[in-house]
Amino acid sequence: MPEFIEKSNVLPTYLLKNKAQTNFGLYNHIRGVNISNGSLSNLTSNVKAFVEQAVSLCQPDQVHICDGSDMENKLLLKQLVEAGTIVALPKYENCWLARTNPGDVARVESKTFICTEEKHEAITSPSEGVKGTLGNWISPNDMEEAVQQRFPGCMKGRTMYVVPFSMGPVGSPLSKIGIELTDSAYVVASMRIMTRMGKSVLDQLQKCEEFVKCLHSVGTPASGVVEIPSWPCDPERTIILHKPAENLIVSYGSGYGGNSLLGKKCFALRIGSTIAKREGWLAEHMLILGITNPAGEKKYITAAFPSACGKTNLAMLSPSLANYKVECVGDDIAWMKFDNNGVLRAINPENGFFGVAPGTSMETNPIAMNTVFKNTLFTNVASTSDGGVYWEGMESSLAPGVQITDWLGMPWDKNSGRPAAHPNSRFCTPASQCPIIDPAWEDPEGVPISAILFGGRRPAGVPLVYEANSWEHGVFVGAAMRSEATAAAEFRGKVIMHDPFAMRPFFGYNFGDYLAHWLSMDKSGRSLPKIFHINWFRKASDGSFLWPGYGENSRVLEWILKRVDNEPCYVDSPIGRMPTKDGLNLSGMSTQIDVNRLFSLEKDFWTEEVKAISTYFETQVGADLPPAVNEELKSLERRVAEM
Ligand code: OXD
Ligand code: MN
Repeated sequence: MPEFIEKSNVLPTYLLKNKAQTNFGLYNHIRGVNISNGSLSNLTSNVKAFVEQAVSLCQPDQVHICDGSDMENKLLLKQLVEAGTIVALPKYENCWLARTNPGDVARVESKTFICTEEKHEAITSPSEGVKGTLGNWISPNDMEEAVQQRFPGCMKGRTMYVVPFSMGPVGSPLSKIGIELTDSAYVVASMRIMTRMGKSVLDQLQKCEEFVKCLHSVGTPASGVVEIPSWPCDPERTIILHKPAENLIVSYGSGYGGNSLLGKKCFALRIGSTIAKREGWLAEHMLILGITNPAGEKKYITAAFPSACGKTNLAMLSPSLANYKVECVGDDIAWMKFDNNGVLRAINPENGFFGVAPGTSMETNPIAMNTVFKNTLFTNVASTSDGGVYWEGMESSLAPGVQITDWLGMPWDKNSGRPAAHPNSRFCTPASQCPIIDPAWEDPEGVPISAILFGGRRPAGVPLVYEANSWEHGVFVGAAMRSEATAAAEFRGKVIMHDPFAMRPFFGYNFGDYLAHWLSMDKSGRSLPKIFHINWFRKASDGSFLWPGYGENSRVLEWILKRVDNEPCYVDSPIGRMPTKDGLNLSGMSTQIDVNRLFSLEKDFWTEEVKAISTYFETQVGADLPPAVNEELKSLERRVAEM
């Protein structure tokens, strides 16, 4: 008997159900299904068992074990073109455009669940009558039922791809491995960009058996009718499930990246945060950048802003300050662990950028523009008659006479009154192509972190930058983060939402325990990074921005670096430490800055802010709020009352 049918005790129960079925015992078949690419003998017994049980459940026509090669990629792209899922963009080198079903364009937070035995392990308990906003819980039985309602036979007529991937450089002590089983070739092509994918990962698995199990199907609508064959999906029944106890992710019904590229939000953040909690490190929704000052001293900074608040732009900053250099390690996720010398070291677990396209331009992010026009898979941007792409912000690079087709495939012009590209349209592009990729971006030890930034879109009341008074205060600042809603998920409008640590959609376990975990990082012998809050988006009463942002943000980073070096360039304020009058270098700016407004603290605003945070903690976090965080809130309240 081949060894792969013995070792299934690692599998979730619903996958075990079908175990009794016949095994054909042929190495080019798995449960009687032909393996069209790759060989079973390259899989460890645990991986074989996972694949075998998923084959029984999903009943694909064939199984393709991905090797990550160029040839494989070309073949998949060809198939995707034939199926009408993508079109070539002949204006660029090896670039492609996918237009999705208009019902499948963003992450679906309301359909994303964490599965634990006890609800309390996964989410906080909101007060009576209040809807919880810190994640959704599902019981193991309900998860099993959800799977049984959707997955049996869902891959009939399709290929199941086995995608071995590493989050982080293959073999780094900070990296983790996953196996994604999917029926979407678009997902395979995207995973090849966003992760280290293929044979090298299977080889690594021979050394370390552990992997996160990821099962994904784009699904088929309950009606059985796929109206837009180029992009099958099942928006009505979409569900994204995470079971930390089994390192298991199950995603059904959506091909959109945040729901289908399971290494990203599902693994690197949700399951990642639970592994990090167990193992004593941090999995965070943060960019990582390196910055070198004119004296040649380099420091690394991480920053957490909610989705679509400019993380990619900051990670690729072109500093306006002379002789500063920014280099990019990552634009979305940081895995951070204190090393034996007490230094916090971070890796970017990803291998590519899945960035929001609209708003990216030669003016706002020339580095991204110089990254994305080769080897890139675009989704839901508009296309041009000369074989290129277009999105809001690209107006100045449009050649005269060029016609635009919008993300829905309809002719478009600027008088249409609707956006050409979907606001959450994306580029999926290799990080290695970034002209300012940091030389240490794949260092298996990670880069040393000196400062952590929190921030968001706050049109009113919140100054450009302030520093937390201590680690505890910094944890409070992260917990109290709020920002205007964006298009990255299903929300609409300009409401200010609480988004603690920019992790609200990505916590893998109870937010109160997450805060306690952050507080527990403060151990003797460790050099804790300083924590800051930044807001590029404060507006004047006429609605104009008070700060030009982009390259000028280097001035804020300069102040942060000075504070990391303990320069006394700050004054205490009720909310934290702010730059002294001449602490922030404003010399040579082309726009006149109203510094007083930019840094003004209004008692009425902060009284309301404290109330909003307090209500949020009370109604959403309740008894799970660590006392140290509550204490920080109370001291802020006292300081604001004395303003
Ligand atoms: C993302 C997000 O796609 O945060 O990075 O939604
Ligand atoms: Mn993100």
